[in-house]
Amino acid sequence: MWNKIANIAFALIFTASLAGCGGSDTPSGVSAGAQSEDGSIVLTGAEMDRASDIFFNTCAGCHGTLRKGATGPSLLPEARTSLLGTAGLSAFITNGTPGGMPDWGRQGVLSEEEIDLVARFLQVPPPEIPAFTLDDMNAFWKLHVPVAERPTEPQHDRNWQNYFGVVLRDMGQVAIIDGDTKEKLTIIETGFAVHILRTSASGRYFYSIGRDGKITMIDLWMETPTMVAEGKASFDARSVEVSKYNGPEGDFSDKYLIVGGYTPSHFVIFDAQTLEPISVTSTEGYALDGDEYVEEARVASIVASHKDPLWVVNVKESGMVWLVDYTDPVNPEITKIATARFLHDGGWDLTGQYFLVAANAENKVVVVDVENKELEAIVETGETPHPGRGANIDHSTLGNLWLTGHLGENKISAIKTSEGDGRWTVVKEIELPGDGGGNLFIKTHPNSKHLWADRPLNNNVDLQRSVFVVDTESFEVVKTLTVPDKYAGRAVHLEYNKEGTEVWVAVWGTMEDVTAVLVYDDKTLELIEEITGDWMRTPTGHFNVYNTVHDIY
Ligand code: DHE
Repeated sequence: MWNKIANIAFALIFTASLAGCGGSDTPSGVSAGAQSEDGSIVLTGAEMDRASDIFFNTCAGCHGTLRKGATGPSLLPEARTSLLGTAGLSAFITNGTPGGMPDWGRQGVLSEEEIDLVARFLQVPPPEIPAFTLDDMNAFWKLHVPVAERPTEPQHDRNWQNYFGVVLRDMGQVAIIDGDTKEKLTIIETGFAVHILRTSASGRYFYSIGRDGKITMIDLWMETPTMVAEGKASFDARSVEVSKYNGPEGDFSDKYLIVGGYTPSHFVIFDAQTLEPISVTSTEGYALDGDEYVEEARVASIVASHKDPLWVVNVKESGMVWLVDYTDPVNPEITKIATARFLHDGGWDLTGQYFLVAANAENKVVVVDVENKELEAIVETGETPHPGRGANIDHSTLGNLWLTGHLGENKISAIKTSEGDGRWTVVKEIELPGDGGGNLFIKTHPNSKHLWADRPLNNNVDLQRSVFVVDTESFEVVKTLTVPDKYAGRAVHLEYNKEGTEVWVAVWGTMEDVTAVLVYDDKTLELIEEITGDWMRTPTGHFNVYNTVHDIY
């Protein structure tokens, strides 16, 4: 009974989101409440709506919408929340944990009253997840500029392959910046909390994916970059990718686009030129050992192979890597490979044959041989690996290496990927200055001798605001760079320019803070430009066109 009522509340939240109200608009006081099994915790309908909304925006990414746990532990009453009680749960939400749980209270993201509400919400049964069908997607789809009305060549002389797309997360915007001149060319209204950008295979289009499942397609050939289409794949998503294969089996480059849904758990294939939805495939199913049926089997990272007409789709909770053949996008053929849990983010090795992805709850990195469609290796790396897409180094003595940092400890691990002794083992570990993990992203470039690392989730404020530069030959940390005092916020995400001579670092503050994207010279390691302005608020991920097209990291 309570679940059914809660389901209505949840559906209403999602309906608000679907109507374009954004992730945090919830109709209040319209649904019935919920209560804990022993009746000691009671939430009214309005409280359920608000708490679901806060949980969805702040906690569901790590703990799952159904609260069964993933990167973070299960938050079901029977698992632990009724034991912890309101006071215990409030302490966790306020102070975070050294293992990577953010300190939402201390950061001021959640007020005391909101923390109390969420702590009580965690002790009643979770809401159920409604469907989001092809009809819903078609109803949302907007083609602003049909293909025939788009230019057939760039309408400007700019070096568009060196453009950057900068996510202005809480502003619901993406800024397009000319990487040569550092000018802001335009700001596109993308909607709630864009997570990542990917480019088309040609690089002409940027696609953004929001935490509301909304895709925005931006044409960089136009005089001013312009939104040409919008689509929606789910209520919640983190990944988007295009088809990149052009070879004996046909030219599929930029034909199809895939979005991975967190909520509901499915992937959707779209026409990459128009964003018209083509098909939807649920990722619900048995976990790797086959003894558990996973209803919330969210799609984490997705990458496109350059060698085969395949997307690598990582299903988080079930620990299955799905190789999706898009030659028939209506009925895609899927090869399912059992690996480890919970799958999160990852990237290609230098050859483009192997995909390496973090199974963060098991402290492992999984290696999939995509060309031969089989599991290659599972490598123990450290506490909660978080590679982003990782970083590739061609080392003079150790061979080809792919690296990952860790959330839970101070360690960057280098896995040997080329043939020979030590292949698929950690051959080098790098320790950064200061204690603790909190590293989210690392990056390098074939033209650079450096690897850059951030640490925004470290508990120490100075480390949160620092980036670390490591020599890729000696593995020594050569410099620690700190965000200038005038900008409030943490240093997050790193991206090289096309030539590999500059590194761009975002300063991630709150909506009240005007911050900057800092541009460092990769040789001198001096700060050479501060891209800022009243519009520069909550920058997070930033993506260079050329490097994204070619999977350079
Ligand atoms: Fe991310 C990548 C999921 C929190 C910024 N993030 C990814 C990917 C996934 C993911 C699955 C890989 C996409 C791909 O390659 O296809 N991220 C999640 C979460 O579930 C989590 C932990 C919590 C949540 O609710 O979202 C989470 N991520 C964050 C942040 O807090 C960050 C710093 C800011 C934000 O937007 O919320 C953040 N995630 C990023 C960025 C990337 C990313 C910048 C792309 C890195 C790259 O270089 O490819």
